[in-house]
Amino acid sequence: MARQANDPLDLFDVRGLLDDQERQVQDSVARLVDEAVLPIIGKAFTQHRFPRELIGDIAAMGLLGSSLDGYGCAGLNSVSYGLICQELERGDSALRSFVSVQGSLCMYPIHAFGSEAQKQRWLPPMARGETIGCFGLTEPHGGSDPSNMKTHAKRRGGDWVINGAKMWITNAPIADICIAWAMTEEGIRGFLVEKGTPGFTTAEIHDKFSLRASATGALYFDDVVVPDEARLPAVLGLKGPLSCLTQARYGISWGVIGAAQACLGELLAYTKTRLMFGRPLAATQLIQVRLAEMARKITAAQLLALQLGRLKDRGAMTPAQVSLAKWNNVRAALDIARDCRDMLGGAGISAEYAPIRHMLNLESVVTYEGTESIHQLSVGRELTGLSAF
Ligand code: TGC
Ligand code: FAD
Repeated sequence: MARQANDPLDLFDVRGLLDDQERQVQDSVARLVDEAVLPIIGKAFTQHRFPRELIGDIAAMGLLGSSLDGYGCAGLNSVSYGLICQELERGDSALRSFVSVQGSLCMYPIHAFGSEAQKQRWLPPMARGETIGCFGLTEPHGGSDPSNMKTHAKRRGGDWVINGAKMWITNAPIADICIAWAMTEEGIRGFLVEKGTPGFTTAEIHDKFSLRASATGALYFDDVVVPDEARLPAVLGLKGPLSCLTQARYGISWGVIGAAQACLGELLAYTKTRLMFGRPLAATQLIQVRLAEMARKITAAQLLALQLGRLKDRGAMTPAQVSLAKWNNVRAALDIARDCRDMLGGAGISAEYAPIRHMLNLESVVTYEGTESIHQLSVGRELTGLSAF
């Protein structure tokens, strides 16, 4: 919903620091979430189903690859992209995940490292939501150290032959195209592998307790032959996938604020009407301290995200800043969701209330795009100049 003055979910009036266009973007995505996402998302989560029916609306609003220029993309600034993530994740982390993967992890590398032919061919249908992408970096033997990559691509004449496996891949079961990162003789390279290419298969991961409204899967490459035109020509080495992660981690830093706001919003209403020991829960000191803690964490996360966005729009954002923001903001949101779950008492384990869904989702968010420990070590490396990985 459009935000008002004295909003308990925006105590420092961070919205007042936005420009008109940024506010418009936030309001239109907020409406989409209120009208189209919230009515169906709880059921999609319990049914373990990605709500594909939302892709059309998400694309029509320009939310796919929203900060890219040209090729049918909206060309919004980074703060607007952050607000899009925030509002979508207020609905569910699965939707922010979908938009992160499509825009930051698939369209961004094509835009930044692709040939002109690749950009012309893939970006417009991806912006329209007609072609869905996935990003294959993590492998079954371990994701934190992608430099230890077993998936490899070998030259054969003018082609490449790819062998290996990727694990825990968002959108894999629904993707038309995959950005597959593979080790070559020269180092890590990215390849565009289309669904239906012989030897390329996917398998859905069922029975997740987290991100149940997101489609997650494995990718298998068994002598998959792709032409050299499928290789992303303008990047070599780990900085290719890591620079995509920087874009997506930036979006997560904003997104999780929405999840935290959804939890606190629901809890404020609940504690004002739930009577215990003859008065509303909200009138007890301990509950107020816990609510105040949440407002403190949300406010700090908002200001961090906004400053990160302003730095990004100035071209001054660094990976260590992104690590600190992803770590801080996801930790804050996860703690808030868990605490809200607790303050709802027994009702907190019911699908009727959102905090347990957000809490379970955030258990993935704290792990993917670099675990909390990896981001702490990245900040430690920035402070000391010493790598402890
Ligand atoms: P390191 O020596 O630090 O760097 C290798 C090269 O990469 C450059 N670089 C970056 N470039 C752009 N952005 C960044 N964030 C970068 N970080 C590093 C660096 O300058 C260097 O370039 P060059 O030219 O000198 O070669 O590499 P390292 O091996 O020490 O790795 C460091 C570490 C551990 C931080 C990295 O491996 C890491 O981030 N690990 C975590 C892996 C991870 O986050 N995986 C995520 C998989 S995708 C996913 O989870 C999607 S979920 C999506 C959803 O549903 O929302
Ligand atoms: P590991 O790397 O095995 O880590 C296990 C534990 O060890 C963690 O607690 C970690 O912090 C800790 N650890 C590791 N190294 C150190 C160290 N040096 N010091 C201290 N502790 C350490 N990947 C993709 O490529 N594309 C996707 O689209 C994608 N989507 C995902 C969706 C979901 C729902 C999930 C859960 C994951 C997804 N991932 C994706 C994978 C994700 O990025 C990895 O799970 C993550 O990077 C961690 O890798 P891992 O699971 O192999 O854990």
